[in-house]
Amino acid sequence: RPALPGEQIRMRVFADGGLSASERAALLQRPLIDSAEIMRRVRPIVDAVRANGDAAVLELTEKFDRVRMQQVVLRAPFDVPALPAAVRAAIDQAYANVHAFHAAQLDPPTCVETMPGVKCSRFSRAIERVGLYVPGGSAVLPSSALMLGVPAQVAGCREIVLATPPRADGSIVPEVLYVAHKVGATAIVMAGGAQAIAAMAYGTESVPKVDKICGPGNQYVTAAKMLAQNDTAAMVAIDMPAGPSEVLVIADATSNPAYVASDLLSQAEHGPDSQVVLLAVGLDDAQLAAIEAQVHAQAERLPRVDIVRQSIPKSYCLRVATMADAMAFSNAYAPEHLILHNDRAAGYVDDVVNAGSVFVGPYSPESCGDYASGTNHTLPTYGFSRMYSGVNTATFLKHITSQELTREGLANIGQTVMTLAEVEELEAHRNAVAIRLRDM
Ligand code: HSO
Ligand code: ZN
Repeated sequence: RPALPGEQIRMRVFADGGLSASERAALLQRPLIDSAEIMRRVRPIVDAVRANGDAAVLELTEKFDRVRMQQVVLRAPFDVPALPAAVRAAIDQAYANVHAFHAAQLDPPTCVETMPGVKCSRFSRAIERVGLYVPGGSAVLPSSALMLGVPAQVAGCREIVLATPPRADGSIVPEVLYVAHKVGATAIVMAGGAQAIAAMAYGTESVPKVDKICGPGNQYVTAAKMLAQNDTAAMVAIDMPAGPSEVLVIADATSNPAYVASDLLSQAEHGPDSQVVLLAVGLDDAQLAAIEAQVHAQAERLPRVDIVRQSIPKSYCLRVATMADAMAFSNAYAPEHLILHNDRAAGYVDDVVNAGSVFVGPYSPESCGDYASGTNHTLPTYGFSRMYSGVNTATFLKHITSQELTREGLANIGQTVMTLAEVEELEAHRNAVAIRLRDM
């Protein structure tokens, strides 16, 4: 249950040694999401937008965001309001770092001559039209616009459509407008939730239909992305499935309790369902109590303490004996963010098998990756870091292969192809080679 005002804000504590296999499995699990119930609510929204286009988006925006809009879409160039100089400079610095890191991810074409005269290559092309979802809700998130917009811009997407819910006065958050301008967005869809996703997946009178939709969002946004992805009529891809944001922190006796607590809390303040895990490696009771005291004291001073009172009691600390135990647990949990707070943290990066992004050492708080270091903050949650990558430049690219054979190349490879075609009893395939070889 949530902590009451005045009550100690604390995580549950477990000892690795004392856990049964099923208790350990329960700790590795994320909260169950009732997908059937969410789908039941989202499907009519998606259907309404498909059937009634802009009119449905306007109506749903009035219902969910409580604002009656006159239009759904803003087209570039946008009227960017003046921002405080410090905010503008911070966005510019973050943009430069994220741009530098994502531009470096552009890979040159691969060319291999597999046999003499048989040249194979692979090159990339941008996905032409992409939709970027920037959540509204309890926080304004220009950083999410940056993390999605920069790789799309670097990849060279022709149409960049950014969707975000309007504020109560019908305007778009000025910082988001500025980022949209910087990343070269072509349109802003002033809507949120499942209705924004449906509008971009199917297109409306004013919303351009896109080929891929990326970005974080609540369960309804995620459900709408999954529905669209599974509907061949939409012909749209998504970045990844998503659950609540999460962090796993590994700390030992060399860690600074105040730093550790600050990282736990920066995740906990995201939302009541944020997942926060602390692995305490070989800490004695006094050392653990020092972290707990910091969690409580720092939490009490946060403007979002009410959210933290809900998320911290749901989170837990697991006491483990060794770093090897900690890394094994972390890899099994597959966290979105992994923070290595211990001494010689860099030495453990090689042991990371599953994680969205790793923060190495006491001077690498997650906040830096969330905003400005250069890495992307749109990362796989809910254990999906086992098989998904976070958003990166390749998210907005396809890779196309090609081959070019010379006469000599065809002569070299021809018999191999004809033999395999015979095995598959596909005579036209065999003949396409044979007809050419006869002319040589
Ligand atoms: N930690 C969040 C990203 C974020 N933090 C945005 C602050 N603003 C999910 O990775
Ligand atoms: Zn964050």
